[in-house]
Amino acid sequence: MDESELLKKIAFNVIQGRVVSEDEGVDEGLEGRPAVTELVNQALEQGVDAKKLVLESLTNSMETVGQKFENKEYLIPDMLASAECVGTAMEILKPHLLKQGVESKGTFVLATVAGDLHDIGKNIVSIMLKGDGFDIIDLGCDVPSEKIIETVKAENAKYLGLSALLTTTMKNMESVIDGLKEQGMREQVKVFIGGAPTSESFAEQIGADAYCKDAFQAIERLRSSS
Ligand code: B1M
Repeated sequence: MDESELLKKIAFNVIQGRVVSEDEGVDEGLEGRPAVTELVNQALEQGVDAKKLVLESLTNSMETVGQKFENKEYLIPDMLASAECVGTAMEILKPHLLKQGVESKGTFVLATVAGDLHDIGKNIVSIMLKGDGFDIIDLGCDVPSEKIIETVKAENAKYLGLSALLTTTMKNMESVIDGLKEQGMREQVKVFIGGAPTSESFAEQIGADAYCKDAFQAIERLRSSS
């Protein structure tokens, strides 16, 4: 199978929510065919670039899953199955995305804000930034603003990354920034935000240092900010 066909097949299987070949998927008759685990391993064996795989097979396919959920074609368990596919693929890709022995570029605290359980994008950002040499403190998802601020303070972090996927939770990014200001810490930490409902203008509005459309832009923006 050539590279582009393989990348398309991985994306298809993420959308189908098929982690391993035994899985049925949303459509009928897929059981027994190679799924995300087998195909990602095959791609690595064929020398496909791990970053390309993240961009072209994983990130894009979750967009499609979101559209299907919006159209009521998919239910929450379908979204979860696709999320599991991305998580499994990232575990396989992790060693290929991490550089060994890179000098630390500083401490980076990362969190999905309070009320928000979406962590796939944050986890991708976490692995990519670790691979770029940052010491990552990943607080997980649904993290209260106070805990984020405390961690930045305790770790004397130079960078903070906030993720939100819901229009109802993105406002919690502002509460983190306001809390940092109240504690006189705003100047000590650069705040980067990301997640589907956020944007350049939202970042400006809440006083963040930068908006990152994806993990790769996060790396670029960090490079130009330091
Ligand atoms: Co939810 N969900 N979900 N969901 N979900 C969305 C976000 C939604 C857009 C789907 C839809 O309706 N089209 C919609 C939000 C609508 C809105 O707010 N207007 C939605 C909804 C409604 C919900 C629930 C409310 C559903 C319900 O219960 N009725 C519920 C809320 C739960 C909660 O959080 N309290 C819910 C639940 C879930 C699951 C648990 C089932 C699952 C999450 C599993 C998990 O994350 N472990 C899920 C999923 C999978 C999605 C979609 C389909 C996919 C999200 C995703 O992983 N994208 C999503 C639809 C969509 O986004 N199109 C949807 C792939 C990921 C790689 O991209 O997260 O954008 P993303 O991250 C990117 C960039 O944004 C950026 O880099 C990342 C990597 O390139 N980035 C950063 C992100 N954070 C960054 C931080 C940085 C830098 C860059 O800091 C430096």
